[in-house]
Amino acid sequence: MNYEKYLDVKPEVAEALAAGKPVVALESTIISHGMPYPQNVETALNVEKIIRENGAVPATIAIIGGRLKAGLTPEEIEYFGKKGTAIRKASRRDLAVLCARGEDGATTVTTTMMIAHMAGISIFATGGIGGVHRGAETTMDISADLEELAQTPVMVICAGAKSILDLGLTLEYLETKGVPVIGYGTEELPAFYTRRSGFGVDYRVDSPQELAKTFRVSKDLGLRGGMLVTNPIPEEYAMPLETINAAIDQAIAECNAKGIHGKETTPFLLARVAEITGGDSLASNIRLVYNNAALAAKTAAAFCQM
Ligand code: PSU
Ligand code: MN
Repeated sequence: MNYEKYLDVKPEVAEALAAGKPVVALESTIISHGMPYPQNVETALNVEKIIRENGAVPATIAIIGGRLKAGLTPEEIEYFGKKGTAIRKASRRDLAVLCARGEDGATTVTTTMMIAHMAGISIFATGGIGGVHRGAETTMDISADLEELAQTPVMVICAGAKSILDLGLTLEYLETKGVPVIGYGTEELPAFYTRRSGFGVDYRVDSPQELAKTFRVSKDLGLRGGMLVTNPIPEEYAMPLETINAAIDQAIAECNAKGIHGKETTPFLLARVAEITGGDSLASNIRLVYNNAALAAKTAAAFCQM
């Protein structure tokens, strides 16, 4: 392996890692494809601020001009936010091609985990992960995020998964792949916009220290994969179940009618749900990311103490 020659760790991040200080990784597809401009940039910058306020150094991850970046400048975050979906959404299959060609790529949960691991970052905060799509038994649309969780030792802190996915099949897949699904302060899998889904998690954990300890043991045991922490959206920002379900059902119907498939599916559904709910879902989305950033910073701090 010789990945160092393609990797740029931002000096502030490299210094924190060398000193054993807490660092939290963040993804860039949520900026370019997950939210509209300018809220995406504003959110990304606020997330970095929240991580600092909670005692860790943020490292937003992206591919710029073929370089794997662990840590972006505010100008680079602005560039990603403004270019939006014109930047290629980069999953595992895209990494080598984009590096070889010197192109840009927005990192998904998958590639953010990969680059975080290369840089030596263990904890990663985001909004929602990809999973098994509804109808996957015929389309075979299963996010590469699940495979990455199975093979890369990074803890991913999210707000569960949107019910644009088949949550039951997503949990079955994670079980098969040996990925523990942990509820933070809950026994139920949160469904991103809502605190509840009707599906149980594998374990409930109630403190950043316990999360950190569990992940430390996983690393000590040499387990290959990651760990999925699902942190419910704060009650005051959660959406009414009927509103969000109706929007999701409509978005999925439109997606199928238009014949959208492959990597376009998730960005299409996210954007349509936001449009149909008139921006309410965007406000919830932003709040849950802040909530995950704070928990990730505290967990990273606890992890460094162990
Ligand atoms: N789900 C969300 N918000 C997101 C994504 C998923 O609620 O922004 C993004 C993440 O970057 C995730 C990717 O890794 O979409 C999954 O895409 P796909 O389903 O094509 O694997
Ligand atoms: Mn897919």
